[in-house]
Amino acid sequence: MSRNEQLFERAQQVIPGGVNSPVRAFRAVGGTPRFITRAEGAFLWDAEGRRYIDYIGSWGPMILGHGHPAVLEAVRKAAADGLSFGAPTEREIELAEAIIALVPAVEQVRLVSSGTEAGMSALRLARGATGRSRIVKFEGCYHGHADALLVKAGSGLATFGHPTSAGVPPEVVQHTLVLEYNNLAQLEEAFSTHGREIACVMIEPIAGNMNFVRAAVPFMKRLRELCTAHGALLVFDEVMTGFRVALGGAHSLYAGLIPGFRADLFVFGKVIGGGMPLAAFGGPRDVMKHLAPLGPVYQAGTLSGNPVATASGLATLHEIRRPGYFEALAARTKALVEGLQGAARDAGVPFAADCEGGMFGFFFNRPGAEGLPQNYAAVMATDKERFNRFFHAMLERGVYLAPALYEAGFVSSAHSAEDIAATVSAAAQSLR
Ligand code: KE4
Repeated sequence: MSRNEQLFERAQQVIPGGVNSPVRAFRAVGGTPRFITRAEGAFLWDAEGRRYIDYIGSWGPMILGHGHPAVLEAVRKAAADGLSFGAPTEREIELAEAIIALVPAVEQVRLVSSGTEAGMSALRLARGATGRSRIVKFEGCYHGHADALLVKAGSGLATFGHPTSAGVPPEVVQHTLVLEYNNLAQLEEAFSTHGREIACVMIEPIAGNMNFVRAAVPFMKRLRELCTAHGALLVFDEVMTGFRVALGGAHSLYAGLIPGFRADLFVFGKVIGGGMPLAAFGGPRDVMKHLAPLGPVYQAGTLSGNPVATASGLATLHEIRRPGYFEALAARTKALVEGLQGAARDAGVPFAADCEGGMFGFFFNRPGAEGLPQNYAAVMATDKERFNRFFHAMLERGVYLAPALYEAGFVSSAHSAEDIAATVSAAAQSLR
């Protein structure tokens, strides 16, 4: 039995499924998860001493790569000054100011400890600020595991969502309407039927939880118009895309494509913690004023704005703000995607891929299906078996991709051109 298998067997005795987050268990791809002992730059090492080029990056946070000296130094200094106070600190102000400087539509932020907490709180705030209960989300988008968001499409529009998880009472999701991503007709119908009751629409502007699917510009433009017309708040869940697809997140991309475009509330996470437990939600002052202690929407957290986590986040944002950082990262990611596309073409394998900034996704299309999937059903119709074979073939060759076809991939500024070339070479061998 390998060391990873031994550890996995032992882990399963004391931790449900042997993991503290389900996707880590490799159940979507099969096989034994790798127990990681350390990481540096673009690399991970597992319990058997094997080295992998890491394209998960802790699911997004490690945009600088692992162990960036400036981040480690900031964390060391902060830790030496105290791990947690449960009282305000200047660094929380600095991080809030740094986020606001990068996302002009945000005037105030509240720091929390996970994307789930940020999404759940943004939802409660939207409901509190509008006095409405109905919410809209899209199939294939994941906004953390708060009860009201663990919901799948009801049969047709008239019926509201059904829980995707046991333990979520139907009445908790009865106000949640799930639409098909990029489906304009459903959007129009939902608003014409329920418009005045909708508190908010929550969306991943580039959906990294169905691998990599972009919200079409006409769809996003119309979504903004409908929210405005009906007094619903547009909530951008940028936990994954924020400070990852561009310095100003996906919002800066859509604001550049749609004149006057502006979301109302934002959810952030991952990159802004630099690998430490930190997330945030934010928006205009006249919405944020509804939050306790100012207003009636309660929200709190023992470790919110943790002094070590804010040090890690600030050091990370400081590095990615450097001139040319995102241009170089985007070029590196594009080189990876073009290399994978070339390898698939040479192998005669139906393949589609896309990327933005330091985030990418790829799909093995089935014969007859062309191009990039535009919604969850299309993603799930891609060739899962081929994806899983590719995943393991790459893992064997020292390339660590996301262990599920519905997950996105991430490139860091620590990935060198040689790492990209080695990855493309491993892909060419894996696709033979
Ligand atoms: P966390 O609670 O996992 O910090 O964030 C939840 C969340 C919210 N919104 C978006 C867009 C997200 O992608 C996430 C979390 N992303 C997953 C990756 N698909 C985290 C990995 C995991 O669940 O272990």
